[in-house]
Amino acid sequence: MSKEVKELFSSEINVKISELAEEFLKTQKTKDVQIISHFDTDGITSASIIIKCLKRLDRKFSTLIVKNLTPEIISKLPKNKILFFLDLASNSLSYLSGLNQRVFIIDHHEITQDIPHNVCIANPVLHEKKEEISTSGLCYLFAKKIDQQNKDLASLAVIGMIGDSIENIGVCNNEITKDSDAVIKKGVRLYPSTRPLNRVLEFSSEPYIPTVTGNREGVFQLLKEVGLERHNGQYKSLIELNEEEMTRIVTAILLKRLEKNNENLIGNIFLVKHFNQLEDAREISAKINASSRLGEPYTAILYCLEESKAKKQIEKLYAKYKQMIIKGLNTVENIEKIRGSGYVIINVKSEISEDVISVVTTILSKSSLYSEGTVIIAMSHTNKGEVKVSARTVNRGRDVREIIGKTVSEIGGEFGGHKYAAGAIFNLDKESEFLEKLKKHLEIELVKI
Ligand SMILES: [Mn+2]
Repeated sequence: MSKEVKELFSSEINVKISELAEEFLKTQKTKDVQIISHFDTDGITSASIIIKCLKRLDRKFSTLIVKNLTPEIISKLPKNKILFFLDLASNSLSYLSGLNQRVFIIDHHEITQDIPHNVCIANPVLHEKKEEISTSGLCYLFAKKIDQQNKDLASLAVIGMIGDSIENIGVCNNEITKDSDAVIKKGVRLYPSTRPLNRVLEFSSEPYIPTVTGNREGVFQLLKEVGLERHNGQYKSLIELNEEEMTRIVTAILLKRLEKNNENLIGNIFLVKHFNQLEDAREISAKINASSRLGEPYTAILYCLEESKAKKQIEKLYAKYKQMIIKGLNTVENIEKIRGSGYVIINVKSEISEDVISVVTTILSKSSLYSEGTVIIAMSHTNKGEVKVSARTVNRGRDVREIIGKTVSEIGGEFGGHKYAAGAIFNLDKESEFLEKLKKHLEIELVKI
């Protein structure tokens, strides 16, 4: 992209954000605002930015964090408030057209429907030249338009950007990272880069390092190979490594992940100020994510807003979550699996909680345990007598949404997702029928290829 085009884009979305800010300021000050945001890191940081901005404007508001925006949720929203959707709603526009109230949307997801008259939306996909930008980044630009004082929220935008794996520093993202005073260092994308390496390696799930992740002995072995030793009883952190040490550790990890896709192994480490300390943005993002997934998205927001009580609580949740993931990976390793050509079915039943099964499956698909193109299907029992299914493929391959969709349509249940990551839920009494039909589809699908 040429410099001129970049500037054109950045001005297009910036103009839209300014318009949205102006429109918002025109609304009655006495009207309450209902924020509705997504439960991932980008959504949580977006909500936090808007909350702080509204507080400074002395506006009344309430916040709702959701996993998916459904027509039911929309129909239950208060009718007398201004609605402010963040990191979602671009795909629910048709449900918003009937509402008799002002609607604002800041989002970056695809738009497939017409924009209703009552909706004011800022979304980069509407503009011709796109820089990938997180919703939190857009919210930050909005808050900054409203009041320059909000420049102190830039770190939250960087955290949201990392949470959505956006690391290309184009014009907008450059403005945001500059405002945040983030420290950027090139290296291996293990986090937290600020803590002793032995702990970081032990808990490393993305990237998953065979014989090292979840294995203390393996960790010490690797550090020994790399030639790193304890000083004053402690190993160095990633950001303390010199260039040569960084190269050695990258090489050692690569050797453990030989057959794997390692294109994301090296990248930028982002350090941002949070609670007055330089912290790894990836770790902050992981904490927010853990908190949300464990059912406490509002703790995550308070943590973003630097409430000290929330800090303690999120540390607890994060520790619990990490343990759950590591335990989940170990369980999967030892459990009996159904193996076919090009697929593996892992039925963990009640051994891994439904909250972590999809994360564990994602990690497995990125680990070096299964060969390229393998379909991984994990099943777990919920406490409501249902079976939750998570399907992934290793570095792309077959359309798992189609396979899962076909199977579930035959036995009854719900399914969703996309080509390389799909999920489903159905009644426990259909489990054996599901397995039978699933195997058939996996075999048939393979024949077709
Ligand atoms: Mn997002």
